[in-house]
Amino acid sequence: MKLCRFQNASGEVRVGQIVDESGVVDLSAAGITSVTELLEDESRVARVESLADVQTLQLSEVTLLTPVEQQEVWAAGVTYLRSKKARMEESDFSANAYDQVYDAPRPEIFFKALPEKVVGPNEPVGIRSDSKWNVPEPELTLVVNSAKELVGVSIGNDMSSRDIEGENLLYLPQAKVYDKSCAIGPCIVTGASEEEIRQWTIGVEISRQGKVVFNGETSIDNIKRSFSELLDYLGRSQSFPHGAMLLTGTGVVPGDDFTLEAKDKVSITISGIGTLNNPVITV
Ligand code: DO4
Ligand code: MG
Repeated sequence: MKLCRFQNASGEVRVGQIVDESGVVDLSAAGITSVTELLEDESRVARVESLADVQTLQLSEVTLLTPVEQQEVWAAGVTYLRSKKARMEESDFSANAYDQVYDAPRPEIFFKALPEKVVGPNEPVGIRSDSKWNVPEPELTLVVNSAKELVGVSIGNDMSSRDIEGENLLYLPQAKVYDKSCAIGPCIVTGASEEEIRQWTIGVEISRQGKVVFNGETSIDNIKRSFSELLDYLGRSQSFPHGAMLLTGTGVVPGDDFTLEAKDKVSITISGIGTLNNPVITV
């Protein structure tokens, strides 16, 4: 089941189920007004399927919003070999730390965004005005409920300033957390097992003035750690009353001579979910 949030033609925010690629069922009209509430409900599929007299709108008539409501957004790092290698090349200063965390029992997990700072489909993502080397990081995003159970997956973009991160590992929060540095959407897919999700691919395409300037793809199965291992560490000694989202690290990194520019367009596709499109602006 694909759950989303959207704004209808009257500007009202609604919860929806994406059906048949181009339609969205308005679940708010049937009394479901929060994605979070649905993620808490074990019988969510039966509940949605039993709804009668629901209105289906065309996706083209609505504006999709990020599915993040009040969830904290966290991110794991150095979970793919490609990410470890790119980061070791980016910084002599931090190479040893990246090398060690890739194999260490404890994964790298960092705080990424407050919900209100997350952008949704077609909203601009940001590159910092004090950085010269910026990239999108396409990442599978795990969605957990308040019981810290995996209840869905989405697409995330962990925008990153590589020069700031590479200068000193202690600058990581500045490289990762700023206005419009995280995009999540276009929907949450529920009901897929880890085994199934690992068969999916994740890819990114970056266009500049209508031309593709970078594209790359990898398999979700290249994530070194299991989802339960990442979620176990995320949930240690902390609770999530509204649930949480965890970006699972990037496995697609453009070459060292590539940096994003304002007006670029970033499209991230995960085969079992869809595509998250965002233009780029300087913030
Ligand atoms: O340690 C730096 C961040 C790693 C990261 O964001 C990633 O691997 O995706
Ligand atoms: Mg990342």
